Amino acid sequence: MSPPWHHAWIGLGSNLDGPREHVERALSELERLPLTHRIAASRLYASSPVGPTDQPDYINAVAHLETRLSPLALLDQLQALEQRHGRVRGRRWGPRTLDLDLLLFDEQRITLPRLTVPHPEMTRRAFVLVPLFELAPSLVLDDKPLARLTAGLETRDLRTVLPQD
Ligand code: A4P
Ligand code: MG
Repeated sequence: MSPPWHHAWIGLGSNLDGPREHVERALSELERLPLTHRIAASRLYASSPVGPTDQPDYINAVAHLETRLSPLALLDQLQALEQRHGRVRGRRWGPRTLDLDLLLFDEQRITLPRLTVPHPEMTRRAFVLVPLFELAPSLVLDDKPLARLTAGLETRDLRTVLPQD
């Protein structure tokens, strides 16, 4: 029997070496992961760095996938994709060519040494919740509607990146 389909939500971020190209390329690469198809991708958003401020602005987006991979197999694929984009792991929250975070996997709560889902920082980050809200306005996280969580965040700094930019 083949494994069931799962819904997975991926946060993409980049602030080095042509961030917009890294994110756009990664969005199409996500579509081609094994046992996976991409249902939707948000617009691209630019924002100042959260964490260390001595680094360039970020481009972020969120993708909605349907996959037959397990959470850890999907994480392996995401990390391999980061590597193919020349990701060098430096300091926590430091600059990167491509960061792929597994935000949500169905409604599962996962606490493993390599993987925490939902992603622990996501509800504090406008650059995650705003693009996620674009794709899933009726989503509820921990009994809290995404609309309410998003309304409580500072979003002034978040700029959509227009196609003709
Ligand atoms: N890991 C555990 N759970 C997960 C998960 N749900 N998804 C583990 C992905 N990985 C997960 O990650 C470190 C380890 O976390 C991995 O080996 C994996 O097994 P990492 O990507 O190497 O390290 P990191 O990204 O530096 O740490 P972290 O905490 O993931 O950083 P974030 O949360 O990704 O923050 N500002 C703006 N405006 N936009 C951004 O995108 N990003 C960051 C990085 C900081 N500031 C930002 C942005
Ligand atoms: Mg990360």
